[in-house]
Amino acid sequence: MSSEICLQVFRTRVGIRPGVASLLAATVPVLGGCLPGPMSALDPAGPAALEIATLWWVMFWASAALVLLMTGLGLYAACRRPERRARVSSKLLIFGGGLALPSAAIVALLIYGIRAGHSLLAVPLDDAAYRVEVTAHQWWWEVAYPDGRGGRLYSANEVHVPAGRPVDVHLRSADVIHGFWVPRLGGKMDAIPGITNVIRLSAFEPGVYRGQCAEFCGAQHARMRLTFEAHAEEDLERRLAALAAAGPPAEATGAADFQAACGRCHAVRPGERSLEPGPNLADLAFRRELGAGTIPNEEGALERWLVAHQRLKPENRMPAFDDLDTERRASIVRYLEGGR
Ligand code: HEC
Ligand SMILES: [Cu+2]
Repeated sequence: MSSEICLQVFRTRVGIRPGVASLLAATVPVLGGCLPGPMSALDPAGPAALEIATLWWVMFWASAALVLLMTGLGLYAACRRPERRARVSSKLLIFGGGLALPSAAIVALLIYGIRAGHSLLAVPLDDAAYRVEVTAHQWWWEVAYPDGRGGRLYSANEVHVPAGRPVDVHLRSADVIHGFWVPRLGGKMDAIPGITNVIRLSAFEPGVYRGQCAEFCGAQHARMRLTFEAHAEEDLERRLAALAAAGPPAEATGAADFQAACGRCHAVRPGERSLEPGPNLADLAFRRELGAGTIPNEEGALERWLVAHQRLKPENRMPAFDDLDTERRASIVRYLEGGR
């Protein structure tokens, strides 16, 4: 759409030839990627992302300077009459311009790049860093916080951390290789089965930062989003206390229906892990979205997910419940919503 409007403007107002106008207009959506958005790596919100954005700009300006230099030399050679050209020995051109200059430029950028890359690693292993465990599944993120008593508190698709402090995300995968990426806070890190990778992130300010699986991992790879929320310390304590206390009352009606239909894949106590992989549903009511960013968690969303999740997120690992009658479904929804 935007490119069509630009095409019109280029042709009618600026008077550029149609072929050139189409070419220019085609670049407009690409340039849109440079605008600051919730997933823009060029709008850094933490030290690691700032390092990456700075590296990007250094690379950009260094490349731009080289392109200008080479274009200038090319034009000079093409446009000046031979008898008026400066005399430079061909050896100097080949060894200076062809070897020394590119080697110096590449080595300088390499050293700068390695230094920037090193500053993103979780070294030295820092006891002051806040620790959270994230396990990637097809196609959602399991999140576990230490509960302070040797156990864990489980949640999904939202990671709550303190702002202004290093956070070590201990990354695992339960099935295939996934990529953990919160562009405004840092680089990408693979989540690989059988290996724990650690990525250190930190946010300058409290805020909500969007993340996304960055390694193609199957049909619903694009609907594997993640919310990374940085809080002031006391806010975080409140959020984690709410998680620790979340979950529907054990004896509520609907508990038996829930256990029969959903219990093997979904724990509803924050301290328990489900037998088969499925998000812990204890703090479901606090989540912003369902299905790792598939639908907003608004009024009626749970019912909508239960009826239509295989249409909303085809092939996701939760079976379609065609045999679940309306009555049982309503009782399960009431049970889960009672966990507020
Ligand atoms: C075979 C395992 C399995 C069973 C049985 C199952 N689920 Fe799921 N459920 C999943 C998986 C896996 C996901 C993650 C889907 C995704 O986002 O890709 C999920 C996601 C959900 C979500 C979205 C959670 C979130 O925060 O995104 C809800 C709500 C949910 N299930 C409710 C239920 C209910 C209610 C039942 C019983 C009627 C049920 N599930 C039965 C595996 C299961
Ligand atoms: Cu993935």
